[in-house]
Amino acid sequence: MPGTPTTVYIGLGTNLGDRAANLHQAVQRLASCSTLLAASPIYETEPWGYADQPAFLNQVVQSETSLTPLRLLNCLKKLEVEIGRTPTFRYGPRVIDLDILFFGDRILQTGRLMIPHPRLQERAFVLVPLNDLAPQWIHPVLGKTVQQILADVDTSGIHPYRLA
Ligand code: PH2
Ligand code: MG
Ligand code: MG
Repeated sequence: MPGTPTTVYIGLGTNLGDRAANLHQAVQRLASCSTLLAASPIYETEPWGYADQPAFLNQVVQSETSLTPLRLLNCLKKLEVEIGRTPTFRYGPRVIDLDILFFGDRILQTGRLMIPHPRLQERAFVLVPLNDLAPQWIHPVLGKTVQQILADVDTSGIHPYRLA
């Protein structure tokens, strides 16, 4: 809905190169896609989905945008390439990954874009930093708060790295 800003949560992940610098650069550049409102602390996290790769740094930011979900996605994909992402395999290592987690309370299920992020509820590396920013945010499909969803996952592989 152009003109009406929506609160969005974006997940950031990196496990190649200077990981802290990649996050820093991504947060700076996100200003070209949305208005940054808050950034979570950074966590060092064990790889999920494919174990044989370096540890990730993960972070979540809250921002506001007047773009449509697809335009925001395109903007994030452009940033990923600008920061140096090149194609690898599913769940494999990457310089930067920028995923839309929530887009207001919108529910979107298309081939290109699923909102809320379809695997958010299984991923402690997303839920821990998301819970730092928005524990009471309600997942529009599951009808549970972030805090309630987080209570059901194993957070043993998630370690504070340093403050954002
Ligand atoms: N991203 C993935 C696959 N596995 N594991 C961690 N710890 N952090 C990530 O950001 C991550 C992952 C694919 O998007
Ligand atoms: Mg991802
Ligand atoms: Mg992604």
